Amino acid sequence: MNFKILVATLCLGLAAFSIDTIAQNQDSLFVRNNYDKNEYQIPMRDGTKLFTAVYTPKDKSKKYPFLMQRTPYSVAPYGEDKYKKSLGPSPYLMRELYIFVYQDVRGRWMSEGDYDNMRPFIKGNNPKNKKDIDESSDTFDTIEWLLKNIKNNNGKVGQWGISYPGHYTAAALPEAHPALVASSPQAPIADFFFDDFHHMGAFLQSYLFAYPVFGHQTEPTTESWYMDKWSKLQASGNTADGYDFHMNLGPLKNVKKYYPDDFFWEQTVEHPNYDEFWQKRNILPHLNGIDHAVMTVGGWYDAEDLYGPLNIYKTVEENNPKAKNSIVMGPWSHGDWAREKGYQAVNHIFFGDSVSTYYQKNIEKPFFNYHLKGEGKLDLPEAYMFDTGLKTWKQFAVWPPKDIPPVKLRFAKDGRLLINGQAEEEATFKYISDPNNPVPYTSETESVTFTPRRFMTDDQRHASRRSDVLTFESDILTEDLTLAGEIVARLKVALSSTDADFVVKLIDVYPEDAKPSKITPEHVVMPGYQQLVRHEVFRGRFRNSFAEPEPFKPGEIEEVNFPLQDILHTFQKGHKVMIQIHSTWFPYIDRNPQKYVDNIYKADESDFQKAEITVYGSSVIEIGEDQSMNVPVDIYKK
Ligand code: PG9
Repeated sequence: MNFKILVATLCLGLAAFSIDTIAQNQDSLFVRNNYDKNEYQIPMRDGTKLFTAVYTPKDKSKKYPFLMQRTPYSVAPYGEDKYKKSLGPSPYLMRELYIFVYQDVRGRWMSEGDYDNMRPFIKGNNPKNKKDIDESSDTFDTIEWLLKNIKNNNGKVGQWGISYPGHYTAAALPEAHPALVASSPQAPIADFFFDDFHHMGAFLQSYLFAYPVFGHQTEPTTESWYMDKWSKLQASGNTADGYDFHMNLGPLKNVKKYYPDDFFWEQTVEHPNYDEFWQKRNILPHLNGIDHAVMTVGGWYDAEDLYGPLNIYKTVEENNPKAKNSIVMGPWSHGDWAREKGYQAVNHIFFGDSVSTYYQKNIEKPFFNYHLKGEGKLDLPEAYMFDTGLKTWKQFAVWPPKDIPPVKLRFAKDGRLLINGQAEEEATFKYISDPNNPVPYTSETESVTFTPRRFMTDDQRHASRRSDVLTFESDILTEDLTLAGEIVARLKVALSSTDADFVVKLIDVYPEDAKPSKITPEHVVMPGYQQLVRHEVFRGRFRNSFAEPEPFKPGEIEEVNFPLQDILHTFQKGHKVMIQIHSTWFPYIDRNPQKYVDNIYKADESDFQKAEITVYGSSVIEIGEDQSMNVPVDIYKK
């Protein structure tokens, strides 16, 4: 980078930093000057007290609605004299004046009780019977208490949360309190077998460092409990190189010595299949009887929770005719919509300036002001979706859309990807998958992660050059091609072994004259960039049932059908469409030994073996066809 560019970059960086700092200081001042803070221990129906911080407007000239977030990540700072630097989902809503409520969920931080990941919903009648509690009843009891004890409220409650707080927002939807009139689950977790820790039954080894946060009970505390629990694992290898670190870790059975008392790791290991432990923690089957406004928000490039927002929106839409249900999907990675740095980019891909501000001011603020204050008009669409190829917002009256033609992608013998072409049924494609030489999930060396993020738009040229990756590439597009809605991979495969995973990636191949954007780093080559658009991993043993895995019979042709999550992406004229198929993706996903063992978390080093995978020309990737439900319900259990 020459000196002038360096100086300009430094100035830009300093300017951005100072604007950001000024804005943060202004927000912090606004909180102090306009809100009073109180802290309460709110008793639940079973007597457990939940720690709750309440920020009330100093202006008492009118009554205000509540806007609440329930979180496992702390409502800090603790102490009535210590204030958050900003309140609510955005600085714009903070300035509208609400009663903001933050609560440590049961068993976390300053709240009493036992913590349970994705606590199962218990069907009952709110007000629920005294013996049962869940996140719905805790929210119900909290709302009852707030309405009675916090002065100057207008009797209406809204809730929002991102990620796990998004889950708690969704978990409050069934048997909700009647005062709850506006919910915005954002990047909400629906089911840990498909969000976060697992994708279609495969374990996200890239989440290994997250376990100490979720696997220990604590007494009420303002101090974190997990910092020292990482040290042994961190010391076991070179954390600066995640691929190397996790290869050295060896089989997952080795993790126990680093997490000897982590109850969530123990639960993960003891429940390798979609059994009752995971099924009863899935919130989707309980999203019924909802009659208020629900706006689900997610990011098309959210590596953590993409299954959740899409399937919570679809399930609410399908089962709750009285709900005013809508969805917003932007060009964001996990939670980006709550942050504004002047532009939106995911890793090296630029999507536009002030995208989050647009959403906060024109979508999120009107939603809450209308439903909680009766202010403004609400002309938001059913689905406010960002086209990540054209890099522009689009509005739909229904999602998945009905007015965009579906597309079938098939594989030609010469490696061409056929767009709505004829299947070459006799074609076969083979690769040798080696768990001891797995396909890296990033094109650049990346440290171990708390959760994976940047790879979602990464360049795939490092993979397309490998012999264990099948790569199919279309001709150069002579006109724009919009791929929208649900995707399903219908693979016909045969293995030389008894088990394997399948990774399917949809990729946008940039033209040879593609130009860098204003945020493209010097070392990144945009001409011919193979941008990941969508991926999914499927653990082949679950092809007939997630609850009852089955080995493959070597040499026998079998179907492996699974959904990728939805997209809205226009492949522009001059670009090409690419599909990659392979069977390892490390350390994002744990290595399948490729020899069927009952529990991969207990596999020995000697179980790991190479396998020849054959994919047949009768396979197809369908985009925009009506899949009725992303994850075919019938394969949940026999
Ligand atoms: N869904 C995110 C997450 C959950 C569990 C482990 C790591 C990440 C989140 O709540 O941020």
